[in-house]
Amino acid sequence: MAAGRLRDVIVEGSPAIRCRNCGSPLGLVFCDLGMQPLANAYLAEDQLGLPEAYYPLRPMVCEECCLVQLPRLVAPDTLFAQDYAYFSGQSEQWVEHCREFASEKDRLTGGNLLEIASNDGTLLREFARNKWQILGVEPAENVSWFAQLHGAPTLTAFFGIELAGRLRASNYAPHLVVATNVMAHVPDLDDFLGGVRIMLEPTGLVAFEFPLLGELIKGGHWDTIYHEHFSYFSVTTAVDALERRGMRVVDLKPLDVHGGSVRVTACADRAGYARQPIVDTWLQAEQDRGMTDPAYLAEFAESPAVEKVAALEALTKARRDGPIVGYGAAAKGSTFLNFCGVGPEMISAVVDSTPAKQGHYIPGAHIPIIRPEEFERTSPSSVLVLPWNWADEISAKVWKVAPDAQILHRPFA
Ligand code: JHZ
Repeated sequence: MAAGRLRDVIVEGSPAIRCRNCGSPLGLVFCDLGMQPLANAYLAEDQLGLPEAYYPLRPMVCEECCLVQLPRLVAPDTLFAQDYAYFSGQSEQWVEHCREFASEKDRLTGGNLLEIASNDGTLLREFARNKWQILGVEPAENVSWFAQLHGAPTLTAFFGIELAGRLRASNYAPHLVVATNVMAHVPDLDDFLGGVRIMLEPTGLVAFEFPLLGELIKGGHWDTIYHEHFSYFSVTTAVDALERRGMRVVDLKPLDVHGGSVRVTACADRAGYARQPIVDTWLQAEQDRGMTDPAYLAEFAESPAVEKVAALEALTKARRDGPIVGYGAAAKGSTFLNFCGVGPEMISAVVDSTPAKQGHYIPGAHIPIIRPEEFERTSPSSVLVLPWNWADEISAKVWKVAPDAQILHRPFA
């Protein structure tokens, strides 16, 4: 798995780092989570005694366009192209979300669907069930192979202008392009959105899903900040990024996944789709709330430290009562554990259903990841659910095995 190497460090535009959306210099800090390892760089046992690469985790706010972002310190190849450990189909609630998306009224017509960063093919298979001709693009070789073996045709590649040009040259024209939880992972918005724009000509639609910055701030979701998430969008900054690159947002839908997300639908700027009133209502609401004010965004800076104190208090108290086991070795769990400085002395193991994570260790925190079958023998008195976004689904599993265990998850403050 990608453990990160010093030669991967690329500081963009140093000394003045510039906004990847509008090019303005960046100087305002959103929050500072210190030095952290790569959240998805799970360690094998023989890597535990070796040096581990740590990178600053300090997102900035653009004072011009308000995009919250991390500078590109790690090459996307290191983050995504090797053994990627995240398989989206591991959560039943996510599978259900994909099923609902593919079954919406507008989707029942069928057509060509292109999914960018299609991961293990979970969403593609749901669309295929509704008679869509599916094609995925996924850079992580291991995940792409999994998708192909499970009925989702997938190109193993990063998506951008070059690939879009090749697809177009082969006369491939999708009716719908989908990119769920992808925008955050893109260091070069010009290349990525430029490629999407090429695919939309003349009447295609694109649906981007992403967790909302407003929900991150409201819910204190600082643990969703890690190096693979280069940008943290509001509807305002997403609309701005798309409009700057020849697209027009025509619709949006709030979604109850990953702590509060949105699906934004856009088309090429000259296509004749009418803009639904909800888009402007939402933009106005974000403005009223302060989301277009950099000073308001920077007020978030205190939130992680406040919660760290409360989390350590709660965990210390629980640890006095008996063993604590974690559930769900999510990337956000790596940020949480490393920022709080929690290791195996506090959490003896973390249960996870993903085969690619089992037998490995949480980066930095060095807590072993075990299979669900091993959960019972840990006899936990408390269970810390790291992916709080799937707390209901995981709690139901915990109660079956350890009905008396106390369940803990953030927010702790
Ligand atoms: P989960 C991911 O973040 C990765 P992560 C990515 N970077 C992204 O952008 C966001 O999602 C949106 C396990 N689990 O989904 C599976 C169980 O073991 O919160 C996962 O390892 N049993 C692309 O990694 C982890 O928990 C279960 O019953 O923070 C969940 O990770 C369930 C429900 C999950 O995403």
